Amino acid sequence: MKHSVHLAIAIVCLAMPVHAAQIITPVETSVSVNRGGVVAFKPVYALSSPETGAETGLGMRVHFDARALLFKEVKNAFAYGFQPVGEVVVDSLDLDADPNTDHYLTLAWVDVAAQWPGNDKPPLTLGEVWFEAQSAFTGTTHIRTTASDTADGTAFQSTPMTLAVSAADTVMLNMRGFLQGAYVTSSGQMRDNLRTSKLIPLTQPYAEWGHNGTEMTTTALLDTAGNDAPVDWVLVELRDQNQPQTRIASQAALLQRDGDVVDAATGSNTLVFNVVPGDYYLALRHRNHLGMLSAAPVTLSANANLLDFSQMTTPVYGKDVRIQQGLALLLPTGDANLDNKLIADGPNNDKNTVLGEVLASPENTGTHTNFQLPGYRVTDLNLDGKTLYVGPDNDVNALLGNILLSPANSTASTNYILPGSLPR
Ligand SMILES: [Ca+2]
Ligand SMILES: [Ca+2]
Ligand SMILES: [Ca+2]
Ligand SMILES: [Ca+2]
Repeated sequence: MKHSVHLAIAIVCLAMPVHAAQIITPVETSVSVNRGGVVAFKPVYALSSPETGAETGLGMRVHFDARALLFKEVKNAFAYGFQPVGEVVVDSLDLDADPNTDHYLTLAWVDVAAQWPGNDKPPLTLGEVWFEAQSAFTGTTHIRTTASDTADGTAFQSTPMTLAVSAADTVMLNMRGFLQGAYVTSSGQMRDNLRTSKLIPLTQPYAEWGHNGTEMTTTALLDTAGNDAPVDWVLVELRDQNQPQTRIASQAALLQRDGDVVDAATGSNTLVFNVVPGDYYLALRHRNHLGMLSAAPVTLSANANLLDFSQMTTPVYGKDVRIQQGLALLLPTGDANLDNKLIADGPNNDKNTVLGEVLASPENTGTHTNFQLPGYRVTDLNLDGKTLYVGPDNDVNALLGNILLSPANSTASTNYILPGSLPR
């Protein structure tokens, strides 16, 4: 606070008897938070009678334990007379008489005309002081307030906030992405033929990908039409920040036509993982598209952040093999044999896997190469509900295009092997 302000308070102080008290009480006096989660201290200001009616403001220290809490920001501060937020400083004099609260920051509201808080009458909320619970701390901690300056002629009273920081570790995230096989450039969305053909299974299909989750969706979600209609199941993975080939956690989820990855059971855009808050590589995978991994570990906490694989501003791990259509970047289709490579010619090629599926089907009694094989199959590379090797809307053209148009395939060879960027 400026010297002139101190002076103003001091001058008015002389004239005023001590009657009233400025009182700070948190909106919530007792809260629980998971470590790594965020929590707000919301001080409510009140004034005990008799009011002087000439309050010059309030200077308030917010004391906290830096081993338990990390100060993030002040939001929605009561604007009348609000001063710039002070730096977090060490509570070396232990001004709140709690040795555990080793730091504080100061919030101040000043009105030299002694009309604070203006036209707003107490009680009023002075703002939100946001903290993040340190991931290394569990237990009980307190946030306390003391006055650095009270208004003239008033005392200060406050109630602390008690926080129980628990180790129930959950992190949340939002993810978006588009699958080339279903993507329609003109609409900027994906087709939902698998859904309209009632082919999307109720239980997650990623056991073959080493994901043994028990995720199930509902007929109500699968009946959702429009922008949020499910396109297919996808697999979201959290991987070790030092070993990106190592999966820490995985969850099968639904991908909506507009690119949102949602909880398969609830349809919520927020995916919840029961892991310790911290840094993880994030992967988005699909049954027959090349999967993507974030370029770097992403900090996950109880606050959901968005990772959007469709954006150029979201770099991916390794050699970026996303396909650009319009403004969107897409996961490339074509991995019919699940080896994280796109191959159209030569050993282990994906084209032959599609052909083999068509020819081997008992339904294809005449063993025709142009037979349309309906069903939810990995070989349905364009996700239209049928596997088709030749003819319009066949499943191998996009695969071939991805190989021929790959920037690394400078000679446009059909036998070029396009490796996925997801580390295995
Ligand atoms: Ca203290
Ligand atoms: Ca959506
Ligand atoms: Ca392949
Ligand atoms: Ca197809």
